[in-house]
Amino acid sequence: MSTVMKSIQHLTRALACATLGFLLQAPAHARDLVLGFSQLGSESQWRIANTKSIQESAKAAGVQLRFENAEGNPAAQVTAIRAFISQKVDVIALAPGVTTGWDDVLKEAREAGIPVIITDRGIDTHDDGLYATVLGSDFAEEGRRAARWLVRSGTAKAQVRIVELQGTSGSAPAIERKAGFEEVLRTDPRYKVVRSEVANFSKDKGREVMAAILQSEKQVDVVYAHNDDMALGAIEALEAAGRKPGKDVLLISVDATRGAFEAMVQNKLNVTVECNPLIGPQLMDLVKLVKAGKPVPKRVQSREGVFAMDKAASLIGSRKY
Ligand code: GYE
Repeated sequence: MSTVMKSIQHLTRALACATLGFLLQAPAHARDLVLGFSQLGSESQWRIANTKSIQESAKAAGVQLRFENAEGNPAAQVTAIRAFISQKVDVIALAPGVTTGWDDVLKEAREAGIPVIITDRGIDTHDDGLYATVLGSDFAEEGRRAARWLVRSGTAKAQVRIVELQGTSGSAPAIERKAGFEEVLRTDPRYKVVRSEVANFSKDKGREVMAAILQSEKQVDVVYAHNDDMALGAIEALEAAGRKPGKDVLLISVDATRGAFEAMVQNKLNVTVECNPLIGPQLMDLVKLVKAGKPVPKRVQSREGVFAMDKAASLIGSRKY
């Protein structure tokens, strides 16, 4: 065979292989499940861990992830969902910044036949047919756990003056952690929330709001922060004001992040109620079930504990976020 013929044969074979490879790959690729995920922001250590969990578990599950971060702007979440609908993704997952304002866009998703999973925070709607399931924590129970720890820790004081640092206004964890905490405190009149202010789940805001409160509030016995980041900011404000967080002011928070464990090891934070951000693997399982049209429970919950200062040093090594 001439060299020209040989090279033509090689070329043909190479082309055939490439085409075959493409053909084999193409349907596999087309079968990849596409998930559009609308994340609400990057406000806290919890959120950073949550984002990482979703990205890593999508990869591990072979799910093609389109990830949009709204950086605290609910309107940008609506825009992201509309974009996912026009891209015809298979499933949409939404971590909603606030509880209201979702009905219209979720109806659009339903009309387009795209199932929606609500993750992390719940929404307020009369039509629970707008989503397949809600995956996340029980925030009211977290608030109750925080208050139960306080009441059980005992006090000799006739009145315990509490400052509450709330998460973002209108968000499910801020609303429900406040309600759960108050529910338990109503059982003991010695405990009184003297100030309750919004600090947006952020450390800087926690520091700033706490410093302002300390200007006028001379007696503060307890700080209850709706997340660890705000508690860590409050610790700095208390220290700057010459107070001893963890000793003359008790600090209670929610999430159980590494930063909280570090503060507990230093005896500055008294207790943190766990809220698990590592829900990526559970989300990917649900995404696959929903896409396959299989039934899923309307509410899927993560399992969580409460960690106090005295156990922090022995547990810190095993914490995953
Ligand atoms: O507790 C807080 C974050 O929605 C459960 O949001 C989440 C909360 C979390 O900013 O740290």
